Amino acid sequence: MTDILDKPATSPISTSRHGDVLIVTSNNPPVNALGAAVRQGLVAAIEEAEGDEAIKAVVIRCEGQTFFAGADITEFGKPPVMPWLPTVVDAIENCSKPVVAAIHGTALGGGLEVALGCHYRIAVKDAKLGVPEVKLGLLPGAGGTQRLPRVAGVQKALEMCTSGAMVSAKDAYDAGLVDRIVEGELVQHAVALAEEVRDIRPLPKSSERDDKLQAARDNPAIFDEFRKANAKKFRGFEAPEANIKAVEAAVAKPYAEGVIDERNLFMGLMAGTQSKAQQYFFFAERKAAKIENIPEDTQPRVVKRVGVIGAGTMGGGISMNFLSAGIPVTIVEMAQDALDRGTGIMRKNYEATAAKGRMTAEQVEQAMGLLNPTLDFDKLAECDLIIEAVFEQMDIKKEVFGRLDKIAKQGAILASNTSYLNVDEIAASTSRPQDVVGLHFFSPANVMKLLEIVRGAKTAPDVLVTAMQLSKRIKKVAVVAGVCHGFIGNRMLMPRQVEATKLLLEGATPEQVDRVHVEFGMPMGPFQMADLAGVDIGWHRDPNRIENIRDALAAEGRWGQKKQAGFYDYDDKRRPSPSPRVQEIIEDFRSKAGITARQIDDEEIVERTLYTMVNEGAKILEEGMAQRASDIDVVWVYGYGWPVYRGGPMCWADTEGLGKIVEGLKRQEERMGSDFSFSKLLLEKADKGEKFTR
Ligand code: 3H9
Repeated sequence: MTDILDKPATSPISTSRHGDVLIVTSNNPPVNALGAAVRQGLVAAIEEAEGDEAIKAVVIRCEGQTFFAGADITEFGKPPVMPWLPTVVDAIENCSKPVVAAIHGTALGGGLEVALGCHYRIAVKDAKLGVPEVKLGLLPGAGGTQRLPRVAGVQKALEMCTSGAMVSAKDAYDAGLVDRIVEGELVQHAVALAEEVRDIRPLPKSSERDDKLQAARDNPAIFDEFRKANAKKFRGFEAPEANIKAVEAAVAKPYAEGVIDERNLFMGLMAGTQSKAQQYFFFAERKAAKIENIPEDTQPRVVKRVGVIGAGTMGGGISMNFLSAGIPVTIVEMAQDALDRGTGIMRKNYEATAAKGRMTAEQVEQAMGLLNPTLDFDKLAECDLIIEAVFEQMDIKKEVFGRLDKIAKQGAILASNTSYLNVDEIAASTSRPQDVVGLHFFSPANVMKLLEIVRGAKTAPDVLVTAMQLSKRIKKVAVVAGVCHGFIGNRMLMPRQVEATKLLLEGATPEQVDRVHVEFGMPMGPFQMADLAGVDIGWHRDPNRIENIRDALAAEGRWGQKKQAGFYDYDDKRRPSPSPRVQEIIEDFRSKAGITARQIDDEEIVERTLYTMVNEGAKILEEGMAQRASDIDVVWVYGYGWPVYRGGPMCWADTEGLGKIVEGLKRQEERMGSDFSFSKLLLEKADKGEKFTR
């Protein structure tokens, strides 16, 4: 045992003494992940404390931005290196001298489990605590599911384990998870606490408590109630149920048996595809922030004020992102009533957030106070970044950019919120194409996490870096895309839409196509999405020109949910039902096209709508329109609700096997006709047995 417990020459764990307190410090940047060397160092430090009579208590603390942020995720899937985290936590808890965890930053996952192994926990005011394992498709596997309910109560443990959300130090204190909240020098307070408790025996061990389990023991129905209340949120995910089962075991069984259940459930999750996809996605999201082919030392431009052109739904939503982040916004409209309407909606949205308790009335006023609504286009001259959110039409965009070119200050970034149009062509209408970039927000722009940063041929590196940095400030996840029709997200939507519509003609119903997508894990199918977004979006508005089913619906005023009629009929509460009228329209088109309806199975729908998306993703990749396959996955998870437990379309394709995807597409090739062509990259990779991701 000693060989593995010998501290490596450059151990991230060091010890020092303050009187009779041993201070154990971890220094493992960037987030003090509990990798092998940290685990070894911690066990060695506890042995040091045990072996030295002069030591009466121990403090465990971390250097840098945070307390332990959990197990080292990069070690998952590799051969295990001893000691395991559960062994480390047990060693801490079984130390015969009191151990105090000194928490700053975030104590997450295994980090919180280490803290729960300690006999006392002290935290600074702005510390946060959580068990985010569920977001990685896992559960807290170092005794966390057993100790947390014992310390914080069953309900709190269920909420924390299944949501993965962090709680504030104050919440943690209220739940009994933290013994003391302090201000100022954390380590001094921790040492003082250690001195205070050095002689108290028996040591308070989390695993030995069961006072907080009693309520659930008396009423085990709470577990099913919790399942029922959260069924919609957990749909499709395996990890929440495993977390619930583990907490259930904590209540129903002695600790020693509960941890065995926890271990088995943990191993089961670890072996499954969902946790692999969710861990892959954790890194995919972080990789997306890295911009390729720019000098490493590129510095961002300073953005102190943002300008937004257009106070419609999009412009208003975009503005709210900046206002919420404390960045002043000048919003420009052409007419006073449109300006008033737009700012009124922004205020209403903020007030609705406040009504849900997610903002204070003061914060609403603060945000709105940063807004400068105006009809004077020249006011944009004071802005460092100007985002245009006007009508999606090239000549209008060009005119706006031409005007901007004349008034924007030198070095200002000129951005278009276009969702399809050619950013290079827009940039060419200015004398400064290097300052032009696409910033494609997704609707509702104040809610959706995704931002596509569209990199034009001449976009300057510092413009890209600024956009990426700003995206973090406004809490978006940004992905860099190249200039092509629809960029990454909407471009992949197109083949899906084409095939979904053709499937209707061939015999499928909107309900069937949508059901297949929802069962797959998407929040909605293509026709439900059309009804939500508006069937009239992108419509040519000529009621006499009816070329497809969508035109026919639009011409009849079936514009979707907002008209209570679209691909579905809707009641007053916006509940959908199949529409006989839509069926008539479909049949009409079918007979005109001379098609006989046939039985279409679900597998065909998957192949023609989802496999075609993978194929389009591969084209995007081979054309260099996405920097990496994982960026495509980030777009689809954050922009369109692709289930994260499938990692995104490219990760999912890898899991399915690219050979299987190609086979499926070949089966459908004839039916898809000239709408479809194979991506060379997909064929090549399938042929070589390669993957897009990982
Ligand atoms: C667990 O604990 C299992 C146990 O229950 C059971 C075991 C038996 N490992 O996010 P950032 C990297 S599961 C390895 O940009 P921020 C990250 O990739 C774990 N690496 O910073 C990035 O690298 P790069 C449960 C990690 O300040 C860099 O650190 N814990 C880990 O915005 C900076 O990260 C979690 O799930 C890790 N655990 O946010 C917590 N964490 O620079 C996961 C981060 O090369 N972490 N990295 O791109 C987080 O939520 C955030 O990183 C945190 C900081 C809030 C801590």
